[in-house]
Amino acid sequence: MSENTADFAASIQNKWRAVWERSDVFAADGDADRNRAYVLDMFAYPSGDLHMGHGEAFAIGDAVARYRIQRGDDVLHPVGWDSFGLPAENAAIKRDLHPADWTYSNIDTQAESFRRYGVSFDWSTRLHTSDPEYYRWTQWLFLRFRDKGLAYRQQSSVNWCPKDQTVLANEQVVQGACERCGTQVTKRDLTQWFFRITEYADRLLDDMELLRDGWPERVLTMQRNWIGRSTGAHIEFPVKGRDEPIAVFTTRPDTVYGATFLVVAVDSPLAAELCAPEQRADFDAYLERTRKLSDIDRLTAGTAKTGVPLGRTAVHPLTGEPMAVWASDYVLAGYGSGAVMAVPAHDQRDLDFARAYGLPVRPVVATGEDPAMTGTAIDADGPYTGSGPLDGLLREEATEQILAVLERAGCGSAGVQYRLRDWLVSRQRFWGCPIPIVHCGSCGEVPVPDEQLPVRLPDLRGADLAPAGVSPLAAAEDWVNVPCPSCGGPAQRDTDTMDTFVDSSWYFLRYCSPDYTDGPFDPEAVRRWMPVTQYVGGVEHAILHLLYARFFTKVLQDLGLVDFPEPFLALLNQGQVLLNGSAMSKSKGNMVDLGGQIAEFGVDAVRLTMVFAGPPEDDVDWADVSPAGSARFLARALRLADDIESVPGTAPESGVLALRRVVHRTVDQATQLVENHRFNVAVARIMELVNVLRKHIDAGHAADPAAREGVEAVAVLLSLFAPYTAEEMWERLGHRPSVARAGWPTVDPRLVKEDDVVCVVQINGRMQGRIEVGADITEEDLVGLARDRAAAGLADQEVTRVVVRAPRLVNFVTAEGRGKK
Ligand code: ANZ
Ligand code: ZN
Repeated sequence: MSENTADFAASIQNKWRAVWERSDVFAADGDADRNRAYVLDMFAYPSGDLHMGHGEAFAIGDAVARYRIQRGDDVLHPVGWDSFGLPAENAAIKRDLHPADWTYSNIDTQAESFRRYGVSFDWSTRLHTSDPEYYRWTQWLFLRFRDKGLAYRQQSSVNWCPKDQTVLANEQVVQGACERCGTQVTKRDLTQWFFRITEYADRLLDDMELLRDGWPERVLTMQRNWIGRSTGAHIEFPVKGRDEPIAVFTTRPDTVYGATFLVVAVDSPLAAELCAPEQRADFDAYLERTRKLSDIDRLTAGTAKTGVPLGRTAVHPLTGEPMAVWASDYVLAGYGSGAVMAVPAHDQRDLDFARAYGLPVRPVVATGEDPAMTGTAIDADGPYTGSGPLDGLLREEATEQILAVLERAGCGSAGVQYRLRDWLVSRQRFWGCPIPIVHCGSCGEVPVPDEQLPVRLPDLRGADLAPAGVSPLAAAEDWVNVPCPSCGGPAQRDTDTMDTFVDSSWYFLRYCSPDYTDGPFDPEAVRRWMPVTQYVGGVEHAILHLLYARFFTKVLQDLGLVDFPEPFLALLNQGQVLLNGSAMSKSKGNMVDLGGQIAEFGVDAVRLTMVFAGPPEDDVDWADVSPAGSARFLARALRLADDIESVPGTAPESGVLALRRVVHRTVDQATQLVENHRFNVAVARIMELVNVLRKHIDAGHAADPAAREGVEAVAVLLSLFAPYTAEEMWERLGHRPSVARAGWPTVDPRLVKEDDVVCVVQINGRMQGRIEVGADITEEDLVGLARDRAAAGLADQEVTRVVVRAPRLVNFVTAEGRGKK
């Protein structure tokens, strides 16, 4: 791009940025008696400077916010940073820096970039989750969760990343590997803190109904699958020589007569307990092998099934037949009861297992097939056989009946299971929010009193923060050793820090009153702004962050702290920015630098390119777009403003009607398009309007009031996507800043409406007369008018059918008319 473009862009950027900042253009009012809108961008993680992905996300979010401002809404558009976290900590360690120094210097860099990018943030909302003023309240909320029994500590087998030396939530294990560093995740038995999100599983599912209109269907589906509600039954199988039966969860209780053996998760406490002494050696060896596998590996269909017999015998509760009890890796310890009744004839995994070990296969649905031979489990419906009271029934009835049978026999009942697990929130790393608990030899777990919050992170400058399996906090003895808040005796602080997803589960509430000191947020302010009108962010947060934020909101509702069940009414997921078809990544070396693009083409050209590339949900391939073309278009738009020869305030009514129609139709369409987030098409319409205006001016109409009306409309519409150019146009048109608050142009419906058309009214195909109607008349209105016109001709004939070709023809077909044919 020419020197000129770059220099000019930089000069208007510097000029207007200073003006906007001085006059606080984007501060939310909050007290105004206007429609309010809370436009929220997922806040940034300070890993470095802003990148192309930010460029896209914030161009889109800003278009939404700026549109609401132009509509006259009081808009809260806050800014902040998700500034605790493992990636920043690792990056800091690699550079031999303190995580705080690294993080806050990145924040400064990003803040400067955001300001240059012209995002309409209300900077007074600015927060960082790693500030003690913020995490004080993260800790306070943790304690309220604990008061409610929703935060608890428990030993369990957890995902462990050997590289990062920390536990991971199930959610952070992707295909068996650490989501952060890609290392294969293993299992460890550790005592960890959990949030009891499973208690909210039903509400998280059921309240998705409230989001049906505002959220992408695909995100709702991902959440639904993640929660994974299954309905079925719990059935108990007595075990010889053991008081307690083995309980299983099944989604197919109707197949219970086909259950021929039991399988217990090899890594469950139950398996270890059941294992007979003579099987112990085999069992231990098998367990050792299983520990290296991820849940995904274990569940993968089609892999050869393995297991060991436990040397125990169970009894079928309905037939009294003996059943062998096996341990295997294909049953997961963390799901249901960690044990299944194997129905090899009707469950593929059970069939694979039965065939591998020669266990009995007994079909209970008669289809004439023999799975033991075919190797394919039967899923088809059919009359049940060998199933006692179910014989002859079909599946629906059998499913209903069996619950009664099980209940009568006292060995089972209807049950529900969820895939969702409780949320493991503790991390053995430094750069996070300390867990506000003290462990006392005599009092046990003692919460740090509210008035002593925050529990500040110790500085640990100069200490080795490298992953070592225990939190670096454990080594900070001065920090760890404290008097017990309850008895005053010697005690130790909890040395874990919280998952950063905890920090981001409530930041949108804090934004409403970021400086509030009497609680996590001012209830008044939250009532004013929440729930969020429009949330904008990446689909990579479709499950975790959104589920956690929804969970927090529901808990806060139960605590009486908020009075709504869902935090985000509408969600927009922008696509990714790619280069030559693949995601940009440092390792691939195909990064495009946002700062470099801005230096070359200017902020506005980059922003416009981002929104013009396609619908916001689609990926943008930077190889296929033209920021230079965007810059040329913006220069063209700006020249229009220079060429207008009427004075500001000129009444448009005396302008050339044909042009006014184009202007008003463009604004009308752009309004619909922006409302529906079709920004790319809205930009195309603006481009067309610019062309029409250029021709009009060049044809000698520079003084036409309609030309001014049109160019002013271009400035306002463009202010959503190219704020600097729009502001510059506005000034050259003779207005004072800011175009951002100029107000959305009003559309005159008479100028938008297409001309009237003539509609022919017929009875049985014979002309009765003509009526003049609007081109966009509804069928219903048209038939009404036509009926009036044809009233005399219809007299008391019975109309059997009306043929409508809106807006040009209505034909009434009558019983008599048909008779004549
Ligand atoms: C008998 C049966 C017969 C089953 C049949 C299925 C089909 P979802 O839908 O995921 O809830 N199951 C139960 N607990 C398990 C565990 N801890 N690990 C692995 N598998 C487990 O699946 C529930 C079904 O998965 C249950 O129903 C059980 O197998 C198995 F024709 O029981 B079923
Ligand atoms: Zn104590």
